[in-house]
Amino acid sequence: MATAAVAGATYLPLFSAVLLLISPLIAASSSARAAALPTVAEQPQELLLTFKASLKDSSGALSTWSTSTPYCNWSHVTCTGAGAGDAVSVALSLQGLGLSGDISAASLCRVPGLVALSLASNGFNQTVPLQLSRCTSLVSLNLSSGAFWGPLPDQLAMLTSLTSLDLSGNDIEGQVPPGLATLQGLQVLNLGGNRLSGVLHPALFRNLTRLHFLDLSKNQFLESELPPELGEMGSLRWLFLQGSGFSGAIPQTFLQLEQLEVLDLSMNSLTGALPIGFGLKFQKLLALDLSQNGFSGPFPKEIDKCVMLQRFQVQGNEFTGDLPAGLWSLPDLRVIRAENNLFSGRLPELSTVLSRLEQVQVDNNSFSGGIPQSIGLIRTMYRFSASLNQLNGSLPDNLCDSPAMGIINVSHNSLSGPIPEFKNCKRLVSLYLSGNGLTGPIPASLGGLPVLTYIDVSSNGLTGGIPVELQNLKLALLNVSYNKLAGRVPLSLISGLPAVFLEGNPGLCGPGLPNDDCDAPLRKRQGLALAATVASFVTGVMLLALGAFAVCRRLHGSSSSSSPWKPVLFYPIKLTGEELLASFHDKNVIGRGAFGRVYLIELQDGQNVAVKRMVSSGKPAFRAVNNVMKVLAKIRHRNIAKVLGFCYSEGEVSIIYEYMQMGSLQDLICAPKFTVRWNDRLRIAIGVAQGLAYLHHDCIPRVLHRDLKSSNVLLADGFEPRITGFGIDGVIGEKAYRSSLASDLNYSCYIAPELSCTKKPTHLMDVYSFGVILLELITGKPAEQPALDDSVDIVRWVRRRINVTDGTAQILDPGISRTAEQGMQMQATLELALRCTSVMPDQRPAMDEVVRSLQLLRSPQGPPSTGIAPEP
Ligand SMILES: *[C@@H]1O[C@H](CO)[C@@H](O)[C@H](O)[C@H]1NC(C)=O
Ligand SMILES: *[C@@H]1O[C@H](CO)[C@@H](O)[C@H](O)[C@H]1NC(C)=O
Ligand SMILES: *[C@@H]1O[C@H](CO)[C@@H](O)[C@H](O)[C@H]1NC(C)=O
Ligand SMILES: *[C@@H]1O[C@H](CO)[C@@H](O)[C@H](O)[C@H]1NC(C)=O
Ligand SMILES: *[C@@H]1O[C@H](CO)[C@@H](O)[C@H](O)[C@H]1NC(C)=O
Ligand SMILES: *[C@@H]1O[C@H](CO)[C@@H](O)[C@H](O)[C@H]1NC(C)=O
Ligand SMILES: *[C@@H]1O[C@H](CO)[C@@H](O)[C@H](O)[C@H]1NC(C)=O
Ligand SMILES: *[C@@H]1O[C@H](CO)[C@@H](O)[C@H](O)[C@H]1NC(C)=O
Ligand SMILES: *[C@@H]1O[C@H](CO)[C@@H](O)[C@H](O)[C@H]1NC(C)=O
Ligand SMILES: CC(=O)N[C@H]1CO[C@H](CO)[C@@H](O)[C@@H]1O
Repeated sequence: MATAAVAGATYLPLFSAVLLLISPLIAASSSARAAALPTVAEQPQELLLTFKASLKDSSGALSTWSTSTPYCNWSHVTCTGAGAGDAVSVALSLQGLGLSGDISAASLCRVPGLVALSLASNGFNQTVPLQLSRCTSLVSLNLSSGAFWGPLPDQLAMLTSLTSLDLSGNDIEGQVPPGLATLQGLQVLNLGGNRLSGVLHPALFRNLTRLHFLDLSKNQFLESELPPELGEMGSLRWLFLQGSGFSGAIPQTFLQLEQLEVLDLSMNSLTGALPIGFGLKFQKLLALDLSQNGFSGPFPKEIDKCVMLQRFQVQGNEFTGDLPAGLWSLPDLRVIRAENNLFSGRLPELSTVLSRLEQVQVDNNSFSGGIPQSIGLIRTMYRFSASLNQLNGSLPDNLCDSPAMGIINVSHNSLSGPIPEFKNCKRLVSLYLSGNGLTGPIPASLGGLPVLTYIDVSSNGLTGGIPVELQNLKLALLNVSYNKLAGRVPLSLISGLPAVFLEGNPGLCGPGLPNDDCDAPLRKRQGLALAATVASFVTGVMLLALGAFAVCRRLHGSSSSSSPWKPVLFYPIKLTGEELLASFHDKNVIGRGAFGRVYLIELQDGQNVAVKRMVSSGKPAFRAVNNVMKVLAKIRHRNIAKVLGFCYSEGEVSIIYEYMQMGSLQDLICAPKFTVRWNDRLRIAIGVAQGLAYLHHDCIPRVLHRDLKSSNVLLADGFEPRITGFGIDGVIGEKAYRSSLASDLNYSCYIAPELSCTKKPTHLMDVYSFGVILLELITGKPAEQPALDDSVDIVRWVRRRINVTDGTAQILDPGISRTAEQGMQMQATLELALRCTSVMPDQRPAMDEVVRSLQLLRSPQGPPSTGIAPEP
C-alpha cells in the first residue's frame, strides 16, 4: 500500500523520506524492478497528467486529475494490488467521456503497471496510435467506437500480455496484420464493424488457440472464404462473422468447435451444403444464425444433438427437404425461423407439454399437409406464421388458444373449411388468413377479442354479412375483399374503411358502395343500433407485426374477463378500466420512455388524456401508490400538467395526466423544421423554469421531477408550457426507477452525470436536465443526437464547439432570424445553460435563481452579455 499511495503524493520531502523507508524492500526485489523505479519527472502522476494534457476533455470528466490528489483516487482510475510490496496495477476506464485530441501514448505507456486501458466511445478522429505498442504491460485494450481510422498497426503485436483487444465500431481499414498471431494469450478479439478488407491470414487463427470470443462481423470489404483454421480454435465460444462478405462453404473443420455457444454467419455470401454432421458436437450451442446466405441442400439432421439450442435462424437460403424432425423437439428451443427457403414436407405435431417454442416462421416454403393441432396448445407460442406454403385441411379450432398467441399468418395456402369461433385468443393482435379456400361466415366472436387489430380474410370464399360486433374492435386493418359476403356493412366500418378493403363482394351494400340500397334484401339487420365509436384505419400494415405484438405481450393480467383495472380519479373525468385497457394500443402511443409507453386516449366527451403505463414497476403496494398519487394530484401550477388519476392493477401502475393538443416540446423540436421564434422559446424556458422552481421550492412536501426532458414538456396555447411526468420515482420506488432509467439510453443525455455515483437524488440533477432543455431551445437541435453524423449528445456537442471557436455563432440556432438584442439574449441563455449543465453539481444554479435570470433577460434593459466562460 505504501508504494502506491505515496508515489502518487506530490510532497517531495515526503516522497524521498518514504523512498528511504522502502528502499531495502526495493533492493530486495529483482534488479529489473529497481531499474524501473520512476524518476521524479516520471512519476505515474506526472505521466498521467501529461497524457491528460494531450487530450481534449471538453466535458471536464477528468477534472479530478490534479496534483492535489493521489492518482489512485482520480476518477476513472482504478489501482489494485497496492498491498505489501506488490506492484500496483493501474486500470484506466476512460470510455464514453467525450474525449478527443491527440493521445500521448508515449507518456501513458511509461506508467508502470498499466494493465487496462479503455478509450472506447470517444471522438478521437485519428489513427490508432503506434505508441500504444509500448504499453507492454497491457492485458486489456479497448478502443471500440473511439472514432479511430486508418490501418491496424503491426506494432500492436508487441502487446504480448494482451488477453482482450477490442477495436470494434471504428473505421479501421486494410488487412488484419498477420503479426497479431503473436498475441497468443488473446482470449477476446473484437474487430467487428470496421472497414477491414482483404484476405484473413491463416496464421492468425492457427496460433490464437486461447481465443474464446472472435468478432469479425460487419466488415463488408473482407473478401475471404471461411478459413479452415478457424475450426481448429478449440476454445471458441462466441463466433460472430455476420455481414462480412464471406463466401464459399462452411469448412469441415467447423464441426469440431465443441465449445461454441453462438455462431452467427448471417448476411454473407456463403453457399453449398452444410457439412454432414453439422451440429453433432455443438452440445453447448445456444444460438445459430445462418440466415441470408446462399446455403442449399438438406439441413443435417444432427442438429437434434444441439440440446441447448434456443434460436435457430436459417431464413433466406435455399435449403431443401424436411426441417429435421428432431429440431422441433429440442427442449430449449424458442425460435425457429426458416422462411424464404425451399423446405418441404409436413409440419410435425409438437409436444404440448415440453415445448418452449415462442416463434415459428416458415413462410414462403413448400410445406404441405395440415396445420399441427398442437400449435395452439404450446403455452409460450406468440407467433405462428406459415404463409405462402401448400398447407391444406382446416384451421384447428384451438389455433390461438395459447395464452401468448399474438400473430397468426397462414395466408396464401390451400386451407379450407370455416373460420373457427376463436374465443380464447385474449392476446391475438393479427389474424392473416387471406388467399385460402375458407368458407362460411366471419364469426361474430372475433368482435370479442380484446386486442385484435389486424384482420385480413381477403380472397377466400366467405359468405354471410360483416358482423356488427367487429365495430367493437379498434381495427387498424380489416381486409374482407374478394369473398362472397353480402348485406349491410356496419356504418362505422364503412366510414373508416377504404373501399378497396370491401371490393370484390358484390352482395355488400351501404352508402358509398356500388350497391347502396340495402333495404331490399336484408331488412332484419336494420334494428341493430350502431355504436358511435369510429375506428380509425391505418393502412400502414408494416407497423403491425412487432409493434402490435409488443402490445399484446404487455397485456398480462387481462386474461380474466372481469377487468381488475379500476381507475382512481382525482378530477371528474369519464374513464373506465375497460376503456383504459382497450386503449393500450400501439396506434395510441405518443411516447416511449424508460418507464413505459405514453398513450393518448380520447374520452367519451372528446377530452384527451395522456396515460403513462409503467412497465417495470417494482410492484409497489396500492396504498403506497395511492398516497404518492394524492400528493402529486394536489400540485397546482399553471406550468405543471395536472395528474388526473391513476390505475392500479396487481402492482402495475398507470398514471393519467392532462394532455395538451399542441403536443410536447420534443414534437416541436423534432418536426422537420423547428422555426418557433426566439421570444416564444424564451417563454417556454421561463415557464418550465417556473414550474420546476415551484416543485423544488414551493411545494410541500418538495417534489423532484427526476425525468425532465423535452418530451415531458407539453405546450398549451401561446407556447405556455406544462411539465408532466414528474415524481415517478415515488410511485415505483427508487430501485425500479433507477433500473428503468439504466435500461433506456435514449434519454440518458438529460441525466446529470453524478446520478450513477450518488445514492440520494438532488434538485441539482433536475437543474441539469433543465439545462439540456435550454440547450435544445438555443440550438434548435434535439438533445440525443444534435448532428446526424455525430453520436454525441447536445451537451458535448455544444461544449466542443465552444472550445473550437471562440465565438458561439455555430451554436445558436441558425434557423431563426433574430435582432441584435435577441442574439444577446440567446448568448446569455447559453451561458446559463452551460452553468446548469455543469459537471460539478455545486456550480449549478438553483431553479429560483434560474427563473430570475431568465426573467431579467426578457425585461427590456436585459443585462449586457459577457463572453462565454465554460468550465475548465
Ligand atoms: C484516497 O482514497 C483513500 C481510500 O479511498 C482515502 O482514504 C483517502 O482519503 C483519499 N485521499 C484523498 C487525498 O482524497
Ligand atoms: C476528422 O478530422 C478530419 C481532418 O483530419 C476532418 O476533416 C473531419 O471532419 C473530422 N471528423 C470528425 C467527425 O470530426
Ligand atoms: C469495450 O468498451 C465498450 C464500451 O465501454 C464495452 O461495451 C465493451 O464491452 C468493451 N469491450 C470489451 C471486450 O470489454
Ligand atoms: C505461432 O506459434 C508458433 C509456436 O508457438 C511460433 O513459432 C510462431 O512464431 C507463431 N507465429 C506467429 C506468426 O506468431
Ligand atoms: C420467397 O423466397 C424466395 C427465395 O426462396 C424469394 O426470392 C422470394 O422473394 C420470396 N417471396 C416472398 C413473397 O417473400
Ligand atoms: C392435403 O394434401 C395432401 C397431398 O399433398 C393430400 O394427400 C391430403 O388428402 C390433403 N388433405 C386434405 C384434408 O385435403
Ligand atoms: C402474412 O403473410 C403475407 C404473405 O407472406 C405477408 O404479405 C404479410 O405481411 C404477413 N403478415 C404478417 C402480419 O406477418
Ligand atoms: C386486401 O386484400 C386484397 C386481396 O387479397 C389485396 O389485393 C390487397 O392488397 C389487400 N390490401 C391490404 C392493404 O392488405
Ligand atoms: C430508443 O430510440 C429508438 C430509435 O429512435 C427506438 O427504436 C427505441 O424504441 C427507443 N427505446 C425506447 C426504450 O424508447
Ligand atoms: C475554453 C476552453 O475550454 N479552452 C480549452 C480548449 O482546448 C484547449 C486544448 O486543446 C485548452 O487548452 C483550452 O483551455
